[in-house]
Amino acid sequence: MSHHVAPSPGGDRQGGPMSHDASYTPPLEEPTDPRGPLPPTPDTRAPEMRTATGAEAGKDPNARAQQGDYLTTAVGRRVPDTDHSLRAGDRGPTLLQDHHLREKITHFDHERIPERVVHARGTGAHGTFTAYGSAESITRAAFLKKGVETPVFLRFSTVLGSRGSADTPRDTRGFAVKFYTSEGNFDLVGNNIPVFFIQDGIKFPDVVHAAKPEPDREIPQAASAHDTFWDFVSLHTEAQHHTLWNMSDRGLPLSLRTMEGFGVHTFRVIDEAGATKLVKWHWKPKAGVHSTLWEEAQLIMGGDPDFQRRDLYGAIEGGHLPQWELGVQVFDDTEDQMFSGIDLLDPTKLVPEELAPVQPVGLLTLDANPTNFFAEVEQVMFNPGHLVPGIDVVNDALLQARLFSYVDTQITRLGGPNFQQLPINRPHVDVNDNQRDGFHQHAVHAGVAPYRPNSLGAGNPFPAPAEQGGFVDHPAVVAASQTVRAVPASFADHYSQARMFYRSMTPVEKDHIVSAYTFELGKCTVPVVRERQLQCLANIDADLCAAVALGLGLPAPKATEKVADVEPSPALSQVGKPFPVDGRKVAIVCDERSDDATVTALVKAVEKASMVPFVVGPHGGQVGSVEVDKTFATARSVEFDAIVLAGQIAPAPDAVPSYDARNGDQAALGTQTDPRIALMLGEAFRHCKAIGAVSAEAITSAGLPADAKGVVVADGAAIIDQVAELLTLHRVWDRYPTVAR
Ligand code: HDE
Repeated sequence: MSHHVAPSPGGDRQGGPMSHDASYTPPLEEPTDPRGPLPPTPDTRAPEMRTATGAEAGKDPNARAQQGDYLTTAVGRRVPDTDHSLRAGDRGPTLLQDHHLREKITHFDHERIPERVVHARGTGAHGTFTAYGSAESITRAAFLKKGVETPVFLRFSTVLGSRGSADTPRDTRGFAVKFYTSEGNFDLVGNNIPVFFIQDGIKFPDVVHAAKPEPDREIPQAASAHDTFWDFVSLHTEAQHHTLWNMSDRGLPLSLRTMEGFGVHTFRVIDEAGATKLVKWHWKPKAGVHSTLWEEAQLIMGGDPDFQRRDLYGAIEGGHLPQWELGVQVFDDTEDQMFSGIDLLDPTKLVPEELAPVQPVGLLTLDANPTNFFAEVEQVMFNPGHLVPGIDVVNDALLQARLFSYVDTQITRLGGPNFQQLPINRPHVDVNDNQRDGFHQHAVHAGVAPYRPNSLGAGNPFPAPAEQGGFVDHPAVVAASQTVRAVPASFADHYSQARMFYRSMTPVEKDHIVSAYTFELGKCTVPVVRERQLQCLANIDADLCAAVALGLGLPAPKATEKVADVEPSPALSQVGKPFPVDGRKVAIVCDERSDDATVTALVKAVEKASMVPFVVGPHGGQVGSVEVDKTFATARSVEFDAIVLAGQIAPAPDAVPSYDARNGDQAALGTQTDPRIALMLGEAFRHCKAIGAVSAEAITSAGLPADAKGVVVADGAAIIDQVAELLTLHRVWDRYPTVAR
C-alpha cells in the first residue's frame, strides 16, 4: 500500500477515533475482557482540570475519561446488566425499584441544554498564542509581552442557524477567542465581518428577531433570504453596510481556517505608564481569505452539512495547523475619538487598512481538537467583559450592551451562576473570589469569611492594586451632558462605507454581490420589501441597484440620499492575492485502468506540496496498490479545491441505471467517462477550480475543453506543480466570465 501516513483533513476518520492508538484495534465482535481506559487520541487536548479554587484536580488524563474497566452507576456501584430492566418475570411489568434504569433514563432526559440564542451552530479547537512583543509599547497586558505563550480556545460559529443547522449558509461567522492568560481570562469575542448591523445594543433583539426564522412557521432555517430580514434592514438603514458584507463572498467562507476575524468595536489599550491608545483587533489567516461560491455552499449544505467542522478537525488531525496573526490598527485616544473622519465609536464603520495599517502583535496556532464536544464547544462561554490589565472598553453603545448580555444569557443556558467553574471556562490561574453557593457549585470553599472587610479570615482576600496585577478601570473622562436617547450626528451616514466596500471589489466579487441580492430579494414575497431594499441599493451604487433590479424585473429607483464618495480600499478585496496552499484538498481520481505508478506519484507530489490528497476510486478498498479514500458514490466536487484525473475514467458497473453493461454493451461505453466523475468535473469547471489530467482525452471524454483556462494536461507528477500554482490564487478566476451564471 503506497499511502497515507497522516490522517487526511476531510477527516472521515476511517478506522475510527481509536485507530491512532497502536496498542488497540477495535475488533469486529463485541469485546468481552475488561481493560484499562484507552489513552486520548494525539490530536485532542482536554481543558485544564483545575478546581475553582485553583488546585490541580485531574493530572491523570484518565480521571476524566470515565471509561474504566467496569460499568458503574453515577455513584460508583458496579452494574451487572445495563441491557435489561428489572421486571417481575420476563413478560411482566418493570419494577420502580430499578435504580439503574431510573438513573440512566433520567440523566438521558436531561442531556440537552438550551442552545445559544445566537451563534448556536459552532465548533472549536485549542491552540497557543505567541506574542511578538510589538504591542508592548501600547499595552501592559502580560500575554502580549515578547515570547509569552498563552493557551487559547477558539470557537467559530454561524449566527442564525440552530445548533443542528449546516455549516455553509450565507451568514456572519463568530470568531471567539479565550486567552487563558497569567492575569486571568481575556476573551476577544469577534466576528468575521468588521462591522455590525446596529449602533446601539438595544436594537439587538430587533435585528435577531428579524433575521431568525419567521415566528409563525419557523421558516427559513439559517438563512437571511426572507421577508422579515429584508424588511428590517431596509428600514433600519444603518444595517446596510453589514448586510453588504453578508451579500459578498465574506458571507460564504470556504473554511474556518480561511477567514479573517475582527474585534469590531474599538478598544482602549493602556501601557505601563498609564498612557492610552485606541485599537481595532484583526485576525489574519495564514491560509488567506477564501470563500465558496453560492452554488457550492448550497451543495455542501446537502452533501456534508458538517463540512467546516470536519475540515477544521481534519486539518488539525493531519498536522496542517491553522494559523492567524493577531494585529491591531492603532489610533490616538483623542477627545473626539475620530480618525480620518471616521467615528471610532460607531460599530457600523471600519477604518481602511490603507489609512491605518494592521500591525501584527502575535501568532495563534490551533494545535489540538477538543476531547469532548459538549464539555468544551457547547459549555464554553465568552464575555467581552473578560478583560486583563492593559485592555479596556470604550463608550460604544453596542459594546456596552454586550457587557451586560453575555453573563445574563449564560445563567440560563448553563444553568446557574457557577459556569465559570466548568473545565473549559476555568482560568489557568488561581481564583480567589467571595462568590459562594448557587446551582452546580463545585468548589468546596474553606473558611468562614467570604466577605470584606473581615478579621476572621485574616482580612483575605485583599483588593489588588495595579502593582499587584489589579485591573484598574481606566479613569475615562465623561463629558457633562444631559441624559438622552440619541446617537451623535457622526453616526448618521449609513451609506458611504457600504459604497466604499462595493467599489473596492473586483468585477467577479461585484458579480457575486449582485447575484446574492438577486437571490435573497427574489426569495422575498412582499413587493414593498424588495422595492425598499432596491431603494437602499440606489443609495449605495447605481450600477449595483440596476443589476439587481434587472434580475428582479423591477424598475431601478433613483438615489434618495447624497452619499459621499470615499476612496476605495483594495485591502477589502479577497481576489487576486496569492496565498500558501498548505492543507488544500486535491482529489486524485483513478480507476482500474489507471497506471499504478502514476497514481502513487500523484499522491506523493500532492503531499510534497503540503496539500492533502484524496484518492477517489470506483469502489472502496484499493485501486491497484493505492488505498481509496472516497468512492465515486461518496465524493462530490465541492469537497475538493482541485481535481486531478489519473487517466480516462470508465463508467463503473454501479454507475447509472442506463448503464448497459448488464446487456453486454460494454464497448459502447468505452469512450465515455463515468457520469459521476463527469458531473464532478463539470461542477469543478463551473466553480473555477484547477483541473489536471494525465491526458487530454481524460478531460474531453467528460465533455470539457482540454485547453480551457486552469485545465492542466501534463505527464504524471508535473501536473501537481501547476495545480499548486493555480491554487495560490484559490480559483481560476480568468475562467469565470465563461462559466458565470
Ligand atoms: Fe454577541 N452574543 N451580542 N456579538 N456574540 C452572544 O452570548 C449580544 C455582537 C458574538 O461562541 C450571546 O453566550 C448582544 C457583536 C459571538 O459562545 C449573547 C449584542 C459581535 C458569539 C450575545 C451582540 C458578537 C456571541 C449568545 C449587541 C462581534 C458566540 C450566547 C449589543 C464583535 C460566542 C452567548 C460563542 C454570542 C449578545 C453583538 C459576537 C446573547 C446583546 C457586535 C462570536 O449574549
